Amino acid sequence: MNDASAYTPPKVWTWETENGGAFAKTNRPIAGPTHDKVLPVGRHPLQLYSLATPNGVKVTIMLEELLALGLRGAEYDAHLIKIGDGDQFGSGFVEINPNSKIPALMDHSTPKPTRIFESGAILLYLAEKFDAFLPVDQALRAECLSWLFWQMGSAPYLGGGFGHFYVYAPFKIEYCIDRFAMEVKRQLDVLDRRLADHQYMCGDEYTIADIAIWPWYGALVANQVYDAAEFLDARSYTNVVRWQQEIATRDAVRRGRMVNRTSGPLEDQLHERHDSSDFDTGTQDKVEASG
Ligand SMILES: N[C@@H](CCC(=O)N[C@@H](CS)C(=O)NCC(=O)O)C(=O)O
Repeated sequence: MNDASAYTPPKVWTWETENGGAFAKTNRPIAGPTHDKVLPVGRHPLQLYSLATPNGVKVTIMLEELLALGLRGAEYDAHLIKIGDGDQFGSGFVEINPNSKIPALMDHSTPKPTRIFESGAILLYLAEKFDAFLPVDQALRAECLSWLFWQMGSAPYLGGGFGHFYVYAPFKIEYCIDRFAMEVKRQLDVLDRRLADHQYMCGDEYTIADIAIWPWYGALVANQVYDAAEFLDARSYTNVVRWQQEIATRDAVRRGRMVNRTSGPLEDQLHERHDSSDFDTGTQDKVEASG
């Protein structure tokens, strides 16, 4: 590993497998599967392969919200994909998502099973399929989709930029942390101004825009990702904090956050979800207590 200030890029970049950083073991410059692995398929129409990162949580919140509306067609099995162990590079997973990232969904209720990858595409697919959490009015729908795609474009600056250099990089580089802290604070200000005179991202209606944005920016101001709330003075974005707290009280959100979670308090971890009763019987505290 070189001194950051003294690095001169070579003519042609080559892959150093041990370049340090939290994800050195799994990151690769090539796509495609590394091993054969058939994915499990449960009994419900929707099969989710995921982990409770902010991108994963978007989908489990959406599914739990749909079920809370009484839409039984949204019943799902959530299978755990351990990205730290490289499960996203198994052949079965790559067939669903050639980009090897969670979340990935299979809909077995269609004549030919439908695969959907990218969390924004999954939210939109589910919203259209069940006619929920997406405004019908054309102008509101445009507003909702604008914020949904704002999230998809913005979050990589938060996760891949700020989070990576603030938490995961093998050493702290002031230039990178400054650049991405500035951008993330700008994004928080975008949200704060919008939420100053709107209850939710698109107005009075809770939509897939909120479901996409909350797991990232809500978690940031609640200090649930990167332990950076103080560093970014997150409490000063009072409208984002108000919106974060309001959404956190929803039952479907509380349940969605638990699914495929493998860290934090054991009673909040539901590694796999195959039935709504799993929230009562299958959390890790109970699994471990039963031996
Ligand atoms: N744009 C994608 C991003 C998905 C993504 O980055 N997933 C991460 C976890 S949050 C992942 O699977 N990482 C594994 C890897 O990069 O190998 C989406 O929103 O679905």
